[in-house]
Amino acid sequence: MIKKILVANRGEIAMRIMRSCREMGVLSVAVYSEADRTSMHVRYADEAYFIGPSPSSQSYLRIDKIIDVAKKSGADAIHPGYGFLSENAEFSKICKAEGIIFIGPDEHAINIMGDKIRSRKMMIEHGVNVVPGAKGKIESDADALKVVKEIGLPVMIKAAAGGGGKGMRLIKNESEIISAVRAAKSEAKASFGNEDVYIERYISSPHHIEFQVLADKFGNTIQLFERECSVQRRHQKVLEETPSPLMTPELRKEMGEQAIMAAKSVDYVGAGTVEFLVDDDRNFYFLEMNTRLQVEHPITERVVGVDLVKAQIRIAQGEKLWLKQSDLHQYGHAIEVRIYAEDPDNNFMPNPGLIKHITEPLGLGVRHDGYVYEGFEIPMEYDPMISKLIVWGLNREEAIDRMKRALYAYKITGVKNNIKFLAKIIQAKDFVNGNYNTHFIEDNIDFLKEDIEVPEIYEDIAAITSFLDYYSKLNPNDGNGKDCPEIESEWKSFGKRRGLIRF
Ligand code: MV4
Repeated sequence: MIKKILVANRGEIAMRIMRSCREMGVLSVAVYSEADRTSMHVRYADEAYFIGPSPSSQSYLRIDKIIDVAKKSGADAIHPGYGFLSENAEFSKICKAEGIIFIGPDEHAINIMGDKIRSRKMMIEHGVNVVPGAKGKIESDADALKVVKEIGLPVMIKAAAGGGGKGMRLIKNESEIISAVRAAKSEAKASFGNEDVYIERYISSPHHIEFQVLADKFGNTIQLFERECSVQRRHQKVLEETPSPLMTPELRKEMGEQAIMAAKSVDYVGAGTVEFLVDDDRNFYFLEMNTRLQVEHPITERVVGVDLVKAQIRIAQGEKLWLKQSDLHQYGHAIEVRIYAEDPDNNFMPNPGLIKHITEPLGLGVRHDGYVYEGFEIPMEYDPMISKLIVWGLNREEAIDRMKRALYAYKITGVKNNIKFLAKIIQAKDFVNGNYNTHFIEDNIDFLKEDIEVPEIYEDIAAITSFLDYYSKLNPNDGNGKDCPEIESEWKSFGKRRGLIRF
């Protein structure tokens, strides 16, 4: 039985993992960098250890330091979260060698899925659909020309070590092939230290749909249905929902079975995600498998009713899967949006900094996975994601209405953020109709950037909470309370509008 888990991560995901630990009676150990001295995960953990300077290369990516802390604290397992060391085969291997349970798959599964050419071959061998294209890596200029002739233009060149959109290139004309393959190879060599590339047919307006899987150490594998992740910008997901508006029961069954095959083909253990491209005719193709817990896992948790972090921990301590495929159903509809400290009016430039005020949305069907608090400074060294807002409704329409209500009530001051941009997304006609693919944001960018009129009542909710919060922090007797004219004036205008408060 696992008694203590070191969480090798920060931010909202560290909080997410430790919350499940607490429910299970498992102690949690935080690690933190210089920039995270005052971070929420450090306060929430049962123990916390400093591991180095702010850049992640000197802290959250330092395998040696993290293993040291695991030993010093007596942690019997490490949860890597997402990003950082979560898909590092070496880390999984070292944990095992040091007698520490890695909460994730073994070295073998991570290595195969990390190499897109190897994983593609593995999928073909196991009857999983892949995008038509080359069997293996491109060996020569002649090979590239031959492959393109077979599959037909346009094609995509991808790096074996790429993924998530890195090292991809689209070719539309025959004359570009040789130079594009050479450029792709040198780029791949420079970025990943591996120059292998392969070629696939280009799927022009795909949906990105992924399946959640869970596998135990005894070969039992189940799938927890899909997540529709087509709302993304430059390979960064912005909104995810489940069920997918494109899905049919037949397609779900077929894709789910292939997701299970994909996991079984590498003897996968733990929680994983199988990504597919789906075209308008509902043809689907394996893209890659993510060997970690994903950012967007909460929508699956809500609709399927499984705590995925708990499931990871139970699987890691050797429990046999307690759920059968026939136990699993989707109930209602869930949507997640990612709140970023970024400026939609300035090319989505990251805008880390001090959180002056935050009013988090609450109420029926709302979940908020965050980690910031008033007075916290979002460090510039890491991803600028502030939080994730997840809503659930009996059906898609209700989920959208609820998301709108929650986004309108969500106030953050101090850092620029994408809350209004997200509120536009869920009101765009193509989104509301469920008629969108991976081009949605670029196709609707003018509408999405238009300003939004938030009804006054929502401003008032923020004004009330910020006012109460502001005054609760003041000590009226010592005269040291800091002035906050912004909140004062918001409160006064609230009073004027409602005619309720006399100043
Ligand atoms: C493709 C594709 C079209 N055809 N492959 C982007 C992320 C990486 N994992 C694979 N990606 C794509 N691969 C073929 N053969 C289009 C994309 C793609 C994409 C995929 C998923 C979500 C968003 C995307 C945005 C642009 C391109």
